[in-house]
Amino acid sequence: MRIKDIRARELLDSRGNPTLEVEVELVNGTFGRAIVPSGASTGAYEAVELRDGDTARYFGKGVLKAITHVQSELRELVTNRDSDDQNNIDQAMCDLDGTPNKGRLGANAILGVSLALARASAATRKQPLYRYLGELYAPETKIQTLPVPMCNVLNGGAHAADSTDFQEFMFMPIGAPTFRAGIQQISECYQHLKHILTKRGLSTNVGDEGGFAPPLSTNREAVDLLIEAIEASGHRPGEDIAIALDPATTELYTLDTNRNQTGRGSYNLEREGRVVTSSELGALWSEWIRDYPIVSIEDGMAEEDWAGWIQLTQEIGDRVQLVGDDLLVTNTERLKRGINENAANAILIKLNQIGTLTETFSAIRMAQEANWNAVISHRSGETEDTFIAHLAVATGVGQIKAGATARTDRTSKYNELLRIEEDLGATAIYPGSSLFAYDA
Ligand code: 2PG
Ligand code: MG
Repeated sequence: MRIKDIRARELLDSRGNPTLEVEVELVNGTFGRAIVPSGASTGAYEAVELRDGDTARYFGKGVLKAITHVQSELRELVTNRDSDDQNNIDQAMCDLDGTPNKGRLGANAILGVSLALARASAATRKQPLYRYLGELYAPETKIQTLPVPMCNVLNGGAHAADSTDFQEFMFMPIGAPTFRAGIQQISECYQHLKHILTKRGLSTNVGDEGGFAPPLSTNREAVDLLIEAIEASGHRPGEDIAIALDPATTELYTLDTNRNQTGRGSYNLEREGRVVTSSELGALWSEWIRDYPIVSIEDGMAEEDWAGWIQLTQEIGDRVQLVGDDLLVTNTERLKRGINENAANAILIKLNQIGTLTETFSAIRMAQEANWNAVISHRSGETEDTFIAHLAVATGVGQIKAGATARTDRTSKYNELLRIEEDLGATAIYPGSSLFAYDA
């Protein structure tokens, strides 16, 4: 269907910062809408999120420039084209931007158009978004796989003041028979965790992703608390519910000022009062996966520390999922290097790290072809937009990371997946622990 018009507006994300919403209107009156999320622990190689920089408004975080780009250059480019032409329109927007990182028009402007376009196309075909996306991604493949959620129940690092050094401590319901059952289990564990914290006199205030953010003195204590909550809820750690981590170690890494004997930089575990090398950090992960039912570690090394990543993958990559987020930034160039150098075994997928739906599909496809796992992810600054729930089912990657089972910016994704599971009915598959069937 021909595109009649596009427009954008500035509204707020879950941290109360401005972000942009784009609407694509088709000539038959149908329209699609999407809101762009925003990260806090962003990778240096992510596509550029264009902010106004004018400190008189929103401390410089306004997105009026990006909105102007949507309503001028992008509008001119896209109007009158066919809404089904997602690939070519995405490519044309990248070409119009003309930079390698979407720095001129802004990845937020481009992504808003890209996602609203897909929504408009799905709407005019009267298809649920996940079905339309599934046909775009892999027309021959049956859409049936729900993702196992990675639910971030304890927030630290850049997502919570005065909590752990490591950013995310997550539950994964790998033993549940269905997505719905998994969400119930995690929700129960979350409430038990809250109760345990209260009993110990620890704060139950939450961080950016809805997880608790208690002031713990060691990082290990966080994992102990998660295990305790799983047990208190009557579930079996490791069999019913496993643990996934995103320590987001790029945030802890210093290359220049703290140079150690390896010449590679080091990691500052401030809460524990120690600075460690990549090898020592690798040893810490080896110990943790020995002591706890941890199935996945994201950004266990920093984005600049390729040597650390390669060593870690050699050491434990046959037993645990090692997910590149800041390292790979949903970028096929970086992913290609990651695959060639065996620097990880899975990729985190964030639409706004790369800036178009088509490029996001390419990264997922490349990962799947290399037999890597992929995890569809939210950002710490989210909104009510549920696009990623649909993307997870459409691509069948089997995993989604969308925060705690609390706060509407997070539960909106899980709730949408509950609806999708219902829609798929008996054909729905929940992969559970089969995601982590390593050959070793
Ligand atoms: C991450 C994300 C999402 P942010 O590091 O994986 O949890 O955080 O959006 O702040 O980059
Ligand atoms: Mg991360």
